[in-house]
Amino acid sequence: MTHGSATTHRTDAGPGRAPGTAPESASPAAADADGGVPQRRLLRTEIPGPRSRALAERRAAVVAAGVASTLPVYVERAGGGVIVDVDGNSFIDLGSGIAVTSVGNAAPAVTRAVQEQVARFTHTCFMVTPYEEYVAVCEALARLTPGDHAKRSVLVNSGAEAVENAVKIARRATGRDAVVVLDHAYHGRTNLTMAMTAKAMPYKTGFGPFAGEVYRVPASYPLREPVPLTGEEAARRATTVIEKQVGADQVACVVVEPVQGEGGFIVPAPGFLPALERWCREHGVLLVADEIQTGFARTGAMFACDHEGVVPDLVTTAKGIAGGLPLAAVTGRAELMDAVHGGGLGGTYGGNPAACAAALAAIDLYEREDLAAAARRIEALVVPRLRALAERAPQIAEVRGRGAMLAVEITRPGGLEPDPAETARIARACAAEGVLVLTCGTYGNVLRLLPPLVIGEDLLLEGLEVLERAILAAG
Ligand code: PLZ
Repeated sequence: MTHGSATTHRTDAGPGRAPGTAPESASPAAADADGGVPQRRLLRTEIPGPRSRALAERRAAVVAAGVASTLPVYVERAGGGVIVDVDGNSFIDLGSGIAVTSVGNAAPAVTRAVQEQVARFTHTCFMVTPYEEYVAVCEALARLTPGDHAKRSVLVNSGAEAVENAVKIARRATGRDAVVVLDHAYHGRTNLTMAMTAKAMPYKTGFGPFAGEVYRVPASYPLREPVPLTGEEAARRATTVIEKQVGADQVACVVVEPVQGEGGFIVPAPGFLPALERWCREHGVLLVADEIQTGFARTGAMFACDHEGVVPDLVTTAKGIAGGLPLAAVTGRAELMDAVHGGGLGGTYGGNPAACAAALAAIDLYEREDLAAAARRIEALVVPRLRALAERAPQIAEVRGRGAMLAVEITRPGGLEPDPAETARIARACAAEGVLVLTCGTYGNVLRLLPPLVIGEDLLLEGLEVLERAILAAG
């Protein structure tokens, strides 16, 4: 992709130092947050290098072509906010494996907890012989998710599986069938969650027929409203469609991402979520918050619903919950969760002990290190820089997001026509310079930043400089 000139940029940011924290104030846990991987950007070869290219050849012969990779460098190790590839290149990670390694990659506390756990037992199946770690994760979820009502949780393996289970529970608890989702929604790749996901390509095209009784209503997308709408007005537009086209009394649940993720890091207008919550209460409809991408300190609060005091009936979590191990959950009001008959929920691996041990260690870091505050510091550092850049870069239509879930929407200058080609060019240019930036959006025109919350300030600023240069290099 690029030339082999070794662009070496060393930074001496304190390992894992959170933005705004002086190195000397870094806590003992943060001090080894990089897992021994130097927190620096370092390019030794062209990208991808010869070893990665050789692996790509082996891959092509055996890995299904439908599985894509954003940046085809093969990873040798990773720590904190840096990914090291098999050619010795070090990348600044502004993606966290899609909002997963928020506590840092290979966070030592998580690694130790997993090692200790797998040495005792690797699996029993909680449905066969239970263990304490599963119970402890559910206790943490009951404590941390929005609302102080009695709660229960079920643990599963992936975000999509959590959403599937939330719908099962909502239907069982309400005795109703219909599921309402929003424009631009992303909820997964299983049959039901494909039906709930908005975007055809690449998620749905050719994979139907899809599960029934899923209805889509307008979201709140402030940048793209033909006429500006308040959150309440946007919610009324959505609930009117539900009432007229579905019937409120047919609806088991409304499923919303409090900040829409894959759809474009869309922050709804203030008041949208509270108005939806009120409408749901009035009509006996369950509000399901899909906090799979937004949860666990990512947006500067433990959960994104917390920003507006919204208390959903059910919450789905995954990604950041376990610092990189596969774990997901549905947490909800005790009476709703317990409406399901015994044996109605489960799965062989759900709440695997290694994943639970990882989650307990990760959750301890979110709380003890106050990583929500770290996410707010990242926002305070990045947003003014990107807003200033937007003054000079006509292709930036909007800078938005919450906490460390930040985005730049790219359009043709002077209007709102999405420019996915320019977006891809910028992401590629960043990768070629050793910075991993992801894209998203219904129109494929959103650059998104999801740095690990423990990223050192200098490393983050260096990544930002590379992004700024890539954006300004428009040609
Ligand atoms: N709900 C809000 O963000 C996963 C998808 C990447 P799984 N988002 C990343 C891809 O292209 O597959 C996601 C999400 C929200 C549900 C999911 C699904 O979570 O763990 O990928 O199943």
